[in-house]
Amino acid sequence: MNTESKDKSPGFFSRLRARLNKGDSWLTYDLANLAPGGKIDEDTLEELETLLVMADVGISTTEKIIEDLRKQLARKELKDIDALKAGLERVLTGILEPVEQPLAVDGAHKPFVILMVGVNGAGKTTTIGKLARRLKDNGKSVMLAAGDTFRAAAVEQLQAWGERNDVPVVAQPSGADPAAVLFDAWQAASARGIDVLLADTAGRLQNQQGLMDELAKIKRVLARHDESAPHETMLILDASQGQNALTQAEKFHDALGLTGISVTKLDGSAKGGILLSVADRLKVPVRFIGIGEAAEDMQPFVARDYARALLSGGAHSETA
Ligand SMILES: Nc1nc2c(ncn2[C@@H]2O[C@H](COP(=O)(O)OP(=O)(O)OP(=O)(O)O)[C@@H](O)[C@H]2O)c(=O)[nH]1
Ligand SMILES: [Mg+2]
Repeated sequence: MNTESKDKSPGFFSRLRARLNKGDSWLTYDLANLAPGGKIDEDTLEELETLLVMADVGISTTEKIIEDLRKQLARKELKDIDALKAGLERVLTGILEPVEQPLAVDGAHKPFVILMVGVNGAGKTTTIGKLARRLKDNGKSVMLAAGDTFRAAAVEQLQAWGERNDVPVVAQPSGADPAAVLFDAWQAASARGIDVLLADTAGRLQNQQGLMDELAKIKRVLARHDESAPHETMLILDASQGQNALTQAEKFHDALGLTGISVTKLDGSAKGGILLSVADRLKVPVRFIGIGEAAEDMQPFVARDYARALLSGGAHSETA
C-alpha cells in the first residue's frame, strides 16, 4: 500500500511513523489492551480518554475526540478494536485537516520574508537551514538574515547552514539591533532580486515582555519598507515540550499574529499529541514537521499521514 503523499521523499512517512512511536507512551501501544474481550464500551472510551490526555492531546481536545467516538459508539459503529482505530483515525484527521496548509511562496513579493520566532532551542535556526535547502531545490534564490544578535554562536551557526547550501547570509556583530540587521538584509535581498529572505531571531520565552515587544518592533520595521512584510511569521515549536508548547503558541499568536507553525523534534519524544491541541485550539496553518536534524528530516505537514503515523505501530514500520 502506498501511503506516501505527494511528497518527493518516499521514506518520510515510514520514518515519521517509526520515530514518532519510538517512545512507549503514545497510545498506540495500549490500544489493543483497551478492550480485552474485544468489546468497545463506555469503559474503553474512558480509558482512551486518559491515554489521550497523557499523550499531550490536552483536556479540551481530548473531550472533543471522545465525544465524537461516543456518538460513533451510539450508532453501533465501533464493533471491535479495528473499528475503534479507524474511527479514531477519522476523528484525528478531521481535527488536523483544516491546518494542513502548505507554505506557498508568493512570487509577487521579492523578497518573500519569513520571520522565524520561538523559545530558546526550539529549532528556529535549524529549520531555516532545512528550509533554505528545500527552497533552493525548488529553484528559489534565498538569503539568510542573522537576526539573533544575542547568542554568541548564533551567527556562525547560521553561516554554517548558509555555506552548506550556498546561500548568502547577512550578519552584524553580536549585540547589534536585530531590527537593523533584518532591515539591512531586506535591502540587500531586495537589491539582488532574491526570492525568499529567511530571518532568524533569538530565542525568547513567551512571558518575556520586553523580548516579545522586540519581535513586534522587528515586524514594524520590516513593514515600513514593504507593508506586506513579513509575509510569514512562523512559530517553531519543540514537540517534546508537550502542553507547554500550546501555551507558547497561544502567547506568540496573541503577540504577533502567527501565519504558520512548524513542529520540530517529533522524533524520540512520543509527544505527537501536541499537534492535535495546537491544530484544534489555534487553527494556525501547520507548515512543516521535523523528525531529525538533517535537511531531509523535515517535510510539509500532511494531516492524514500524521494521524496514521500516530495510530500505527512504530517498531516494525521502518520498511512498511
Ligand atoms: N532530534 C531533532 N533535533 C532537532 C530538530 N530540529 C532541531 N533540532 C536540534 O535542536 C537543537 C536546537 O536547534 P536550533 O535550531 O539551534 O534551535 P534555535 O531555536 O535556533 O535555538 P536558539 O537560537 O538558541 O533559540 C540543535 O541541536 C538542532 O540540531 C528535530 O526535528 N529533531
Ligand atoms: Mg537559533
